[in-house]
Amino acid sequence: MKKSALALAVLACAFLSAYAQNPLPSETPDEFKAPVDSFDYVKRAVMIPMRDGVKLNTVIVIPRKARDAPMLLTRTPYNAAEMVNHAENAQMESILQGYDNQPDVIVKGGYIRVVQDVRGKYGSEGDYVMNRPMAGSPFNPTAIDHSTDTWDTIEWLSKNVPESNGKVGIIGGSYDGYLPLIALVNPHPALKVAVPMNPMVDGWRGDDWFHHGAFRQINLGYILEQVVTRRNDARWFTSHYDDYDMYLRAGSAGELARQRGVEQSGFWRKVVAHPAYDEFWQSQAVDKILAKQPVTVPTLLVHGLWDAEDIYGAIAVYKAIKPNDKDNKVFLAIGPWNHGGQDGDASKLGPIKFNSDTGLHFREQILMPFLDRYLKDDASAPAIAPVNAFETGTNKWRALDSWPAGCATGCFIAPATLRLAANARLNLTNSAPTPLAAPAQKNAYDEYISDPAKPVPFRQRPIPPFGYDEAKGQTWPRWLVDDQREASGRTDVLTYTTGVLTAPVKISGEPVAHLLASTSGTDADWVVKLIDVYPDQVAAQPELGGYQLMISADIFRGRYRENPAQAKPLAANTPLPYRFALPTANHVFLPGHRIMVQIQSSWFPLYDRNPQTFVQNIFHAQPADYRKATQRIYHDSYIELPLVGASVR
Ligand code: PG9
Repeated sequence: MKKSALALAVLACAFLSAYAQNPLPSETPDEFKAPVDSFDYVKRAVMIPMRDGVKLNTVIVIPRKARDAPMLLTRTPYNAAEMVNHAENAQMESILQGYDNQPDVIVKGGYIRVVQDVRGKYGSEGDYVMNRPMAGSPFNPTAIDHSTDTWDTIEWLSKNVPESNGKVGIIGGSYDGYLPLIALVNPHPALKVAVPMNPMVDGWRGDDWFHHGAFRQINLGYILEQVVTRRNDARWFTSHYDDYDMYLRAGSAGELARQRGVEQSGFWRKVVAHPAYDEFWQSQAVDKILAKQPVTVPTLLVHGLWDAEDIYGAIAVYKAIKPNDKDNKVFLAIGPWNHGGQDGDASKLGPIKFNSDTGLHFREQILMPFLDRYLKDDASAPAIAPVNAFETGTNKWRALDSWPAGCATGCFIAPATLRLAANARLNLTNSAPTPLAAPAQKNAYDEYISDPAKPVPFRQRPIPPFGYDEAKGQTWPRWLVDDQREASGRTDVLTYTTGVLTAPVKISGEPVAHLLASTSGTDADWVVKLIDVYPDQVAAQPELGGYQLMISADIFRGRYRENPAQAKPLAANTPLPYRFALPTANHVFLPGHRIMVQIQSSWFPLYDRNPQTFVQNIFHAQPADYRKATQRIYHDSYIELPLVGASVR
C-alpha cells in the first residue's frame, strides 16, 4: 500500500511540477512547416532593398520546374500578397485568378510571377504618396520615385532569381497600369517589355480625379481608404441606399469629405488645394513625362472603349510617344472593355454582346505573342499588328498600322459635322465644320433650366455605391453602357437625333464637342453624350429595342474654358464657344440605327455639382451658392466626328 501511495505521490509531484511549468501543453508546434511539396509552384516573399534603404515586400511565384523563365512583374498599391493568393490552392493558375494577373497567359507561358507592394503600402516599408510625383519635380524634392524603385527592384530580380532568364516584363492595369509607364523613365536594361493597361495618366484631364475640371466625387471613398492607413483598414461608409441622396444631402464634395474624415488624407488636401490644372497636375501628367523620353522598351498599351475610370490615359500616352517610336516598339490594343475588362471573359458588357470572348482573344492573340517575342527572345512568336482595334457595332477586330485609322487599307478619316438643328434634329454632313471661333451666327437655340437641387443622375436611381461586387448590386464597372433613355426624357436634358440611317456610319478616333452656349449664371458644366440609338425593335434581343447606348461622352467645367490652369467666371447670358474632346470611339452606327446627342449640365453624383455661380473653389461652395440657371445651346453647336470613308480607288 505504502509503495503505491509513494508512487502516486511521486507522480503527483512530477505532474504538479510539470503543470507549474506548462499548465496545459500547447497544441501549436513551435514552427508550422507548410506541406507545399505537392504544389506546382514555389512562393517566396522577399523584402527588396531600394537605394534609400526602404525595403519593398515582393512575392515571387515560380512554376516548380521553371528554368530560364522570364519574369512578369506587377507593382501595386492594392496588396501583393492578396493578388497572388486568390485562393489557398496547390495550383499556380488558381492562386493567380483575378485582377491584373492574366493567369492563363502566365501559366501557359511558363512565366515567373512577381508582385510587389509599392512603398508605403501593405507589406512594404516607406511612405505612401498617391501617384508619387517624379523625383526632382517641384512636388517631390527627394531622389526617389516609382522609376527608381522599379529600377532597383528589377536590378535585384535579375540577379537573385536563379530560375529566371534574368529578363523582366512589367504589366498592370489602372494604378498598376500607371506604374509600368513610370518604369519607362530611365528603364533598367533587364526590362524587356511593358504592358500598361487602362493606365492612370492625367488625373485632371480625363482619368480618375477630374474630367476637364469637373471633380469625380464618387472617388472620395478611394481617396480615404487608399491613403489614411497602410493596409487600407479604414472604410468609407454609406448612409443612404441611394448614393444620389447621400451626396445631395451633403451639399459640396468638400462638406461630404469633412463629414467622412477624408480631410485626414494628405492626398485629399492636395486635391482641394489644386482644383485647376496647375503645375501640380501638369507635372504629373504621364503622357507629358513620356513624350520627353526615348522609346526603348517594347510597350503594349491597352485601352477599353467603355472604361469608366481611366478612359483617357492609354490613348493620350500613345499619341505622346508614337511620334518618337523610330523602331516600332509601341503597340496599342483597343477593346470593347470596361476598366480591366480584358482580364476576364469579355463576350459582352451589360446587354451589349460582342459575338466572341474579346478578353480571351486579347490574351491569346495579342498579349501572349507580344510577351513571348520580347521576354523569351522567341522570334517564332507571331508578330502582332501595331494596332489591334475592336470595331463596336460590327463586332470585328481590325489589325491596323497606326491609330486612329479606320481600316487597314482603302479608307481615310475626314472630319464630318453633326450639327444641332430645330425640332431636336441632328444633321450629319460630310463637310468639315466651320470653327466656332469665327464670329458665330447667333442662330436659334434651345434652353433648359439646370437646377442644382435636382441634378441629372448619371445612372437610373437608386444609384448603388461605387464598387465592383456585382453580387452586392455594385454595377459601377459597366455604367457607361447603361441605357440613356431615362435621361432623354428629362426637360433638363437636350436631345437631338438624326433620322434612321440607311448606310453604316463609322467613326474612329475622338469626337470633339463644339458648343455655343450661354448660362444665366456665372459658371456651368456642359455634358455631351454621343449615342447610338437602336432600332425600335430588335427581335434577337428585345430589351435592346430603342436602346440608347453611349459611344463617347464627357463633361466640361465652364470656368476653365479659356485656361484649364485658371478658373474664371463666365459672362452671364452671353453665348460663348466651348471646345472639348470626347473619349476615343471605334464604332459603326449600323443602318436602321440613329445617332443621338444629349446635352445637360450635371452628371450626379459621379461629378460634384457646379453651383452655377462662380466661387473661387467649388470644394468650399456654400448652400447659398447653388442656384438654378437657364442654359441655352445655340444651333451653331456641332460635334466634329472622325468619319471613316472609303477612299476613292
Ligand atoms: N484607377 C483606378 C482608380 C483610381 C482612383 C480611384 C478609383 C479607381 C484604380 O487604380 O483602380
